[in-house]
Amino acid sequence: MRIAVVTLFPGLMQGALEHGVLGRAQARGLAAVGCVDPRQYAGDAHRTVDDRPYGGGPGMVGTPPPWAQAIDAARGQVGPDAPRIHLSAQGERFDEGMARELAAMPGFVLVASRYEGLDQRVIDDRIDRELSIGDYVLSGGEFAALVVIDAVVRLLPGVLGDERSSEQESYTAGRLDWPHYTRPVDWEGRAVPKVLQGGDHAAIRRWRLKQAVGRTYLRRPDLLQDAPQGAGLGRALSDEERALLKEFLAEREEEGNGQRNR
Ligand code: 4F9
Repeated sequence: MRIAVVTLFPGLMQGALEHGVLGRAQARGLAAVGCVDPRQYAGDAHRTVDDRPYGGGPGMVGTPPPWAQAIDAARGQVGPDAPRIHLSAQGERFDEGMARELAAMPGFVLVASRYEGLDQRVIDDRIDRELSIGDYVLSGGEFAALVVIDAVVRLLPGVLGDERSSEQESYTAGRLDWPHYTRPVDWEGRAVPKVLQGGDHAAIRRWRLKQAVGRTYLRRPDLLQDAPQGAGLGRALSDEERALLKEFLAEREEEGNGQRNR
């Protein structure tokens, strides 16, 4: 997969992309991430890439010529039909469903703008899609682009080992993760749950699914609704999950309102 990022801070992107799963994926040739800096296309001596907004007000707006040329050059790196995606708080919400959609493509362009954003004419003419990673304002799109890259690249075949089997992936999709434990078995008076210490794999699977559904119910009840138009991975409770949730809530009641597991 080829990804080209239009950014005024290629060093910031490159630094983050060197590490961990993303670094390994690139070293193994499974993903290639390149950057295009609009400043390379600024025509004047000052390398200007922004200007004051028409109509007045604070902040600066990305100047059309260098940004449009940088976006065209980025597309040149990944393919003539590659979608051009602008990271923006005004975009549609990025989620795991969209990560899967992007992971199925040969490549795409990410545009990380600064200031108050891009001139609307560049968005209208050179952007295919606007994505938001959440309802907050960032000082630029770079970290949002890194979030998208990380979520997408880890889905590419061969990038993760069998850290999570596809079987496990399907029965816990759209659910929060269950709690994890490692040694020591007792730490500061807190013990690892008994069921995880034994070798009853069916009981362990059941316990994990129960915790996942319980946590999802308490923390993210929105994920237990059937998702509209296939966005995200939310889905209604299955019969098995409904039964496990009843148990989870009964056990939590017994323990005194779940102080321990929130
Ligand atoms: C981008 C916020 C994506 C949320 C870009 C300022 C942004 C953002 N998701 N905020 N520039």
